[in-house]
Amino acid sequence: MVQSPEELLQILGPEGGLEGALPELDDEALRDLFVHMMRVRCVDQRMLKLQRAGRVGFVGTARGLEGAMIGSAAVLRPTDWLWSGLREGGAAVMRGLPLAEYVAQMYCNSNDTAKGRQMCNHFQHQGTNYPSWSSVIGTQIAHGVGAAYASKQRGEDAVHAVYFGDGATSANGFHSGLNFAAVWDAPVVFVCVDNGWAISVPSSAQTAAASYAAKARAYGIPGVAVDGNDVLACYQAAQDAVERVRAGEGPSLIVLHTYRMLGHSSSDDPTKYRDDEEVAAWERLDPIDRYEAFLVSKGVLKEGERGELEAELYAEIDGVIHEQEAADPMPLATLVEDVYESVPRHLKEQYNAFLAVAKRYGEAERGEGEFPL
Ligand SMILES: Cc1ncc(C[n+]2csc(CCOP(=O)(O)OP(=O)(O)O)c2C)c(N)n1
Ligand SMILES: [Mg+2]
Repeated sequence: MVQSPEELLQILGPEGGLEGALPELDDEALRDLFVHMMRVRCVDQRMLKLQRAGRVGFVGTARGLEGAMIGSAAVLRPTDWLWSGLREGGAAVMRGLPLAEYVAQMYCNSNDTAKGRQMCNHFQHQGTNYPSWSSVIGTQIAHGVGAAYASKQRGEDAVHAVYFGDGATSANGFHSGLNFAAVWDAPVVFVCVDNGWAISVPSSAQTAAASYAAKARAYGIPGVAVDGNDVLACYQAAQDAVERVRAGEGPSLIVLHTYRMLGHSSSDDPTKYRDDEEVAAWERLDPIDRYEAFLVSKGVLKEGERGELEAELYAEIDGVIHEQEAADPMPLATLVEDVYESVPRHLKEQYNAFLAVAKRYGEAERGEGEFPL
């Protein structure tokens, strides 16, 4: 499945020139999008380093996808919901997930709101309607659609943005989710982030359909293909889709065509299955470079300002990392708490047996940073 560029909604040309209508965003809002994209990239870089140093277990980066994630999520109101895949943690941070909680979740330490019970890089934040992602591909689609229908039944005006990857379009949740949302008119915007790969399966081998956007037609909803490395096009497409929902015109699918620049996760070696030239071609379409060129030409960003911003972001992120690195691990007793109102006998026995083992062998050693996919 290859989408030719002329079929894509595009506002910024590959060099950052304005080729379409600018969305209704003032200079401050345009600049904010850039800062959020840069924060995603800087956080990723640090998390990857921590993983390589054996400090955190697993990272799924969003390098190359910053424009897709930030542009589309920026249109949501605080009362809207964001149902994510592996890589939308940065959108949650933009919407109010504190960076300290994000990093605590990476360490699974005592500040982790999931109490260390989730695999790291699976964020959640109640305050911004960001439910935890499940590693099981595509399940968030059915969850999000159901919750959207519940919102509608309650008379709320919340829009539910449901994110998933190209690989998830082959999951049952995609088909049942789109069908249910269309038939029951659930307030959903489906956001497919086509990043070129589902681990080692290329987008071209994922479907025999002419495009991912075309799949929407089968469910009777609109499907729009978007240049996912153009943050403004992603913003506009999401804005249009959200407005459709708010106007009572029903759900739709937007497909953001972009590219996963790094491995599927910190456990993956993408050089085993894809060519360097393909990666290099996408590097030239980098969403941050492109948007920076546009903002500089518009006078919203000064030449060289990106470097200063990057230094500020790293200082902010490093401060948070040092704080969370020093935080205590989750107390062992939390393993058996919260399941029942009071811990029953069989769990007490298991816990005591576990404590005896922990006493005999001491604390687990930090690993080499390897983690299964
Ligand atoms: C139901 C299910 N099948 C297979 C897997 C193994 N798996 C993990 S990630 C992944 C690919 C996901 O690709 P995509 O949806 O394109 O998202 P991306 O990782 O590219 O963001 C697969 C097959 C899984 N986690 N769940
Ligand atoms: Mg993918």
